Amino acid sequence: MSRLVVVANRVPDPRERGATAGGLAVALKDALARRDAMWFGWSGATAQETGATPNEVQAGRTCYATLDLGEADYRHYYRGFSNDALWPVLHYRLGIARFAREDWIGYRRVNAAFAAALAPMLRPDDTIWVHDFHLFLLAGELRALGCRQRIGFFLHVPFPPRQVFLGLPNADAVLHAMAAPDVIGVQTEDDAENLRGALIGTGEPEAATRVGAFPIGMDAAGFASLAARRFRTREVAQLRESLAGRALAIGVDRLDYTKGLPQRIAGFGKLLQRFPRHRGKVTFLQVAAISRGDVATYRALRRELDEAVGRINGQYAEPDWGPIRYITRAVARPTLAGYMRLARIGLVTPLRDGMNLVAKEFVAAQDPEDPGVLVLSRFAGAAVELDGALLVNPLDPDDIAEALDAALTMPAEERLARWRGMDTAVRAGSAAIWARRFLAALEDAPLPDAGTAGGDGAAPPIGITPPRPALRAAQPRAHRARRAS
Ligand code: GDG
Repeated sequence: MSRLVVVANRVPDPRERGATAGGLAVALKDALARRDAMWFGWSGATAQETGATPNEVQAGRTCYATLDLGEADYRHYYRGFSNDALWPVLHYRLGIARFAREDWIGYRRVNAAFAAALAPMLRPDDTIWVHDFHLFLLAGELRALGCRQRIGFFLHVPFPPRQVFLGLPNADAVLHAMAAPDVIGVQTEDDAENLRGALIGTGEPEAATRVGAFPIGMDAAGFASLAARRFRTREVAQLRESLAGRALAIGVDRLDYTKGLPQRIAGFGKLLQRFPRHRGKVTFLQVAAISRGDVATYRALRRELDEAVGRINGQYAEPDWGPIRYITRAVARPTLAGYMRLARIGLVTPLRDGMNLVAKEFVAAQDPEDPGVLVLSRFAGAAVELDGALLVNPLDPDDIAEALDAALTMPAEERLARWRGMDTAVRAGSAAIWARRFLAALEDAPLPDAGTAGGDGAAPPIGITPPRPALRAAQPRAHRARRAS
């Protein structure tokens, strides 16, 4: 079996495998365990200049090869073009996107620098799998350097309709670059249709035929047994006792403006306003772990949530009951699994989400004898598979309130029937199956034409930035600083 080369913005620390590993590391565990592999990308640290020679650490059959990012590249490639421009545009939020030409230049520079550092490490029969929007240009850059291995690309977040995507400066250049991989994977058929339309509109009709939907999953059986075990622990017992017989609604998200948190809290407030019979009978626990805390938009979101939670608690709390419990620290995954099993309602209402694994985790965590109800945004990719959920418009607090009321009053047989269908769907689409499906499609794809840099249908070079002399210099380790992801 050929070596698998995974390329992603962030490379996990091999010492952190297991409980603290990130989502992608967990999702790829099965694929990486089966063969020799290399994981290439950013170390998570910054230095004066972006490194040219990766630092390599071998752990089992996987080599972790990382580059530090230069301070300017961190600002322009990561915070700028990736987080301030691409993230909002891909989530249909043109109005809050911020564009700067230097960010685009930095994005191109880092994609080119990653390709230049990776190309000499590649073996002729490697299978290369590039992940996510930080690295839209990487496959094209590798092709321009003469790489003829199979390259797959998977986008974890949504792809919007062409007219929305065109709001991104240099959208056409990005689309031409996105045409380079042999298989271009997205989460849902809607995303696939949007991306095909964008590629066709930009003059890449052949690439549109290489786009497919590969919905990501999670290890439902493993999460179910984790939840069942943790349910019996002291910390879950403490939460249960503190509820004093009240129903628990739970939300678990990174604190991000795509997750619909202000609207969700407003929806819970509407429930208490419009359906007074639930006052004092339900507690909402929202875990919203802070991410990208150094970015202004995220600081503003925190202030907005602090105020909204305070307002509702101030209005409805009783001396022995507070409606909303709100935690901005990360909670350990096993503990979350136990909490989810305790909850009567899972409240998952992103404004847009590629998939949303929390929805699947909530389903997997439920007690098969007495499952809870999932209230789910119709704009999460997970809504396609989880049709037993109460689907809501996450922008409409009244719709959320009505779904919460329906969930709190739903008869046990209906809860069970809805959950059974969802549990079957979640178990049928594990992360391992997702990775196998994608890699099978990639390994079935015809090899790119030998003898040409780009191969059939590959992107025309979008302006290859040769590595700057500074990029070739040894990394000044003294300036390394850890960055949050
Ligand atoms: C991107 C796409 C797509 C959350 N808070 C805590 C915590 N989490 C865990 C959840 C879940 C994961 O983080 C979040 O995954 P999501 O899928 O919900 O969302 P994104 O992070 O935005 O991921 C998304 C995904 O990629 C995969 O393709 O589904 O659409 O945006 O596993 O449980 N984990 C712990 N503490 C927390 O406080 N331990």
